[in-house]
Amino acid sequence: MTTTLGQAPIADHTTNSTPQPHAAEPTTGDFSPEEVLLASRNHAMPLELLRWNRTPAGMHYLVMHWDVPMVDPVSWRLKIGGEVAEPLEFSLADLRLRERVSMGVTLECAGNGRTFLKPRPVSQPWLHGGVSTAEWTGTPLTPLMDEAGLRPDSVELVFSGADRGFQGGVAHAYERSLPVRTAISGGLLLAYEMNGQPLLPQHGFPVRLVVPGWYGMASVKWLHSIEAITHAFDGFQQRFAYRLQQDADDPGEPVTRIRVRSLMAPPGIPDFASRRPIVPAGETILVGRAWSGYGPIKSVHVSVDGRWLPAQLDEPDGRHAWQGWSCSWQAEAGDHELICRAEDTVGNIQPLEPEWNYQGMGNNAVQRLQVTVLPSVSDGTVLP
Ligand SMILES: Nc1nc2c(c(=O)[nH]1)N[C@H]1C(S)=C(S)[C@@H](COP(=O)(O)O)O[C@H]1N2
Ligand SMILES: [Mo]
Repeated sequence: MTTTLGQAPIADHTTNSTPQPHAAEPTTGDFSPEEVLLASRNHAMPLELLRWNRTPAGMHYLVMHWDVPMVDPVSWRLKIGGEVAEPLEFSLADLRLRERVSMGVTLECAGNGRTFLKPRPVSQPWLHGGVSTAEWTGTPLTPLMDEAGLRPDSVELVFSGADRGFQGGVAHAYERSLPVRTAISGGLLLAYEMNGQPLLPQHGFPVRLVVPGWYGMASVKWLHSIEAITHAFDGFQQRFAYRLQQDADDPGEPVTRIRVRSLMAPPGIPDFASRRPIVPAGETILVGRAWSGYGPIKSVHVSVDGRWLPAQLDEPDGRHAWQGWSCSWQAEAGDHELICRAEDTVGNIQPLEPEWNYQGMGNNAVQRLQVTVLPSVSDGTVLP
């Protein structure tokens, strides 16, 4: 039986069997129309935006499992309940009157880099652009939970979004949990502004969660409920999606923090169709950004045709935002392969080759960029 994106086979009503939810079988070859539709709805950040420390809202990468829900900001309420002494409810105005914090946070989709895996896990077909850094403004979660009075036996907080759909053949709302300790001491923000403007509908208007250091799936958009529970949450997005599995039946490990990665802004000027960078010979300053959800960046190295050079790191930009780097390259005419590779201060380093897993999660293998250097480039230059 053929399966479409993330959808289990439809139940066979003649035998009354219930389908088990699981992701679609990995594949090779052409992209399906479904993958192309996902890729056009959920767009990447163009890599030249790596030259900016903050990503403009319209260029920020985008992931929506389903449709953008229409949320009325006037009647919207955030409910805090479950295992708390006092359930609370906040309007948008209530949240805006509370302590206001702004911070640059790098969000990255756990599926970023998925397309480089072979066979290709069938889902949002990211190349490298599933990452961005916005300035998020909102109110910290911790004081709200203190007011609600978290019961000592609560182990997780469940964050619910207003969007619903089918995935793995199962209807559900987008919900993710975090261990209480991460939720309370992780610097989480209930964000109502992105780059100084109210959230755009597609980024979670009116309020979203921002979880610094974690892959994007934790940062629940269109947030309307936070519930403390005394067991491990087993909603679809927790139990089946976002797992590092070897096959469909492997329960796997949960995807959590962002693995160390660096990316390079394309040097020179691109070719329209192939997007291959064309660079004039001479000194080129290669620039990019590096980040890790496990700790600060220790170093970035750049390889030109296998020869590694240390990059210079910019000043860190807060605790949760990517860090700029640059590296001078004396470009000589010909075709070259450029690679960048980051290491964080707790000893994580980017693998040189992708590590395959069934859902294509957390592929932080180094970026390899094929570039052409011409003796000079001016208007009218024709590619050899
Ligand atoms: N409610 C809801 N929250 C969500 C999602 C979603 O589909 N629904 N997608 C998640 C995923 S997988 C990612 S990577 C980030 C993307 O956030 P962005 O679209 O603002 O870049 O949102 C997360 N929060
Ligand atoms: Mo994601």
